[in-house]
Amino acid sequence: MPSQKLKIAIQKSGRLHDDSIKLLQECGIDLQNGLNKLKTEASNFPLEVYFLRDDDIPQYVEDEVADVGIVGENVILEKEKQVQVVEQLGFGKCRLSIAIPKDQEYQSIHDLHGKRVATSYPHIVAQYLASQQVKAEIHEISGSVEIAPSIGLADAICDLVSSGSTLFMNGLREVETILHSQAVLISHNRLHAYTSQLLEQLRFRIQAVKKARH
Ligand code: PRT
Ligand code: ZN
Repeated sequence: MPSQKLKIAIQKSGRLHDDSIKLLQECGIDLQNGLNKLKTEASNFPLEVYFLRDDDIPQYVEDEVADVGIVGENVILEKEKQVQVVEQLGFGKCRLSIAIPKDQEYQSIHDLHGKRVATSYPHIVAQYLASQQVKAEIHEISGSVEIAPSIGLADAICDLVSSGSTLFMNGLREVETILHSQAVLISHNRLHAYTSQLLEQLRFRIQAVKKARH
């Protein structure tokens, strides 16, 4: 079926958007005409691009609405969808860390026993605490997690950190790193022969771009 295209979901706007577009462009894929639409097609590669919220991308890929997607590993681990990571992309690097008010004493993760932890990653945090035999109360909040301790909502937080300046500005200090994350290319595992071949071509180009960047 030569008219078939590989469908890729990337972030519509946010931290991964520009680097995702840049990667496709460095792969020689021309998207000039559709960057501000919700859906566009490359003019020189059988690729259809959907612009979505990052949180929705694993589900769209699992449901085969898109064949592949670009999203942070942190989102994949939190959502536990039936998708596979096909390539690490080397951008969007950050870590998921636990932080506490800077003046608070801290010896080990066991200090969080019986405490309240605010996070947008309840699943990952619950797994981590359970692995350390720590029983804490997890409060799921979807944004501005760093202000939770100062408004009395939580004793600690678990959020993404890159430079550390958000923690610093909110009087918090990082005490544990739960995981390191970067943007990854994901796919579902029921690709047809033709789209699978297109994915291999795209991967080949991505690997060449990654090598050239080193
Ligand atoms: O609208 P949409 O839902 O698509 O976007 P979003 O707001 O959910 O996500 P966005 O654009 O903020 O992040 C997309 C992805 O970028 C994340 O899932 C991570 O994989 C990756 N990433 C890399 C980060 C960061 N670095 C990061 N620093 N995502 C968020 N942050 C936030 C963090 O939550 C905290 O509030 O930046 C702040 C900390 O940054 P520093 O530099 O002050 O430490
Ligand atoms: Zn999001």
